[in-house]
Amino acid sequence: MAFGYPGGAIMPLYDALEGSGIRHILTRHEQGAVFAAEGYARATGKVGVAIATSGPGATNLVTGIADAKMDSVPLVTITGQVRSALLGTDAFQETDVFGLTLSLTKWSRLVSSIQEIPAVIAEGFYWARSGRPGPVVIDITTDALKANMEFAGPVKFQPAPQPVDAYGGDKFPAAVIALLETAKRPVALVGAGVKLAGVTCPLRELLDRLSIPAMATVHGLGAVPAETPYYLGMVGMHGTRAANLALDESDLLLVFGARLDDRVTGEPTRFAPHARIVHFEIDPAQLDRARTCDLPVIGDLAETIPAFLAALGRVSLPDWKGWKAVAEGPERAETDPRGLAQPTVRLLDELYRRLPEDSVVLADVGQHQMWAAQRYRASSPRGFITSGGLGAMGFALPAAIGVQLARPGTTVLCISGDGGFQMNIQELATVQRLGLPIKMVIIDNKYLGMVRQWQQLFYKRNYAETDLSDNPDFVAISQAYRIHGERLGEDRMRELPLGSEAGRLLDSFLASREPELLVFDCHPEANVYPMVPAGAALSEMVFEE
Ligand SMILES: Cc1ncc(C[n+]2csc(CCOP(=O)(O)OP(=O)(O)O)c2C)c(N)n1
Ligand SMILES: [Mg+2]
Repeated sequence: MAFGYPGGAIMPLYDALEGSGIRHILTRHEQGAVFAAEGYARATGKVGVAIATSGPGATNLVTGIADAKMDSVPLVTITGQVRSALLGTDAFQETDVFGLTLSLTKWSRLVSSIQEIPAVIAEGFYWARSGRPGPVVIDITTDALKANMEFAGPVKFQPAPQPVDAYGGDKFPAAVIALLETAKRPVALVGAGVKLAGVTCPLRELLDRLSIPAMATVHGLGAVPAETPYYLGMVGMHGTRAANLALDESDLLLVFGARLDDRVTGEPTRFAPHARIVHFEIDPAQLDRARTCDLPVIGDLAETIPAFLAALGRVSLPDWKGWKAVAEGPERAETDPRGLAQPTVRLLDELYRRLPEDSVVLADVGQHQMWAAQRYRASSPRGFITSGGLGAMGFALPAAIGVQLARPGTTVLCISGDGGFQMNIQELATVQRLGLPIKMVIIDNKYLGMVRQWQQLFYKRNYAETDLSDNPDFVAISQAYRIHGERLGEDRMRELPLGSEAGRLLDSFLASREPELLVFDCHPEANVYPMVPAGAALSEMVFEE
């Protein structure tokens, strides 16, 4: 399956696609295509493919390529380029796609002869999914696309053997166990790598065996079931109080496949100040980002976690279960104290409660994303999808298209803000045309809410250019796209217990076999708490304005 948008330079490829057996999904914007390809890849682990023409088609892919780099998404983009005789002449729709995306890709090629195409495609797909997955760009000139050659069958790419890393092999478990045996406050941090390596089951077994406090990054959500007694929830800027304090106080931090960016660590120099760090990671470039790692365990988590688990089976560890109390402390509201966010949080809880076990939830970028992450309780390894590293508004709706196509029978819930939804609103046409039963929710707070929250807290309530009070009527827009839409007032989510009418509305929204839009009126000044202000340590969370 490939997602794309045609144009002059890529026309020979589209010509050949007809009747090729490859399913092509026409989106309404190239950014929609690349985010849809990412959604497909994130839901399945397979390589997502996006196709675009040269110039503006290719530049419209760039945000998605950057997004795939940040969040380790296997992606191949194929772009048409002007014919080779015109390269470098500022020809019509010529942009240097290779140069433009060089710092964003794992691997890229400009191809100007048909003979190279089979080998480049094979190698590109190999690099997109190997090791830490990521984006590959293949830019092909029109003359190469137009030429003919005898196809000798698919090529297989064989990489050169990699040197065995000093930390791999069978020695590391003893070193980690030695650290565990002397630690008083060990914690485990679970990141995306666990899901990418497909090791959620061995990881859960490992954590059960250790019974130490565990927490997840936004991309680690769902790896550990929320009801697990030692699980403290999400860590980082909008993480739970328990997770952030546990991390801050810990003396040994086991990191499983997380790159520790500043949204997770708070001020990097003050991250886990008392802890030694053991980092299980496939990509050595991700080590030492926040603080120097004491013991790197480099390798595929699919190998290192089972190896560690096997070694652990033979030793008896001290009982740390009692330590969880340190992280618990007094109960505190984890959402805003004025209660302005409560109806939205309730809506998310009521939706999540009704979702079948294997559903996929997508969140766009902003306050609604953080509420959606904070309330997420399911334990489906690829069940929560969001643009975490790049934070690209407009991601969720097109990505949901890719998810729903990859998993046709699955309930796909797509949560967007009123700002982000308008960044790829044109993809409603793709949803409608394909009849995809995506359940779309807009949390309509009439603001670029996350920016407004920062303005309120750090810029003296100077709400510069974040007001969206002149939003269009989203229900009317959905109807224009021939999609059923409903608006739900926030007072309906204050009723205790939930009124039967609101309950029925949510039930039928999720049960429908058609695309559905639900627009929810969120209080314009609702905030996401706790919050670690930029530049503060994880222990310096704020809970109120
Ligand atoms: C493409 C892009 N532009 C700008 C931003 C900066 N930004 C982050 S959150 C946000 C506000 C999002 O507003 P909305 O979609 O309404 O979500 P809310 O925060 O209100 O829930 C903005 C502008 C971004 N992340 N991505
Ligand atoms: Mg908003």
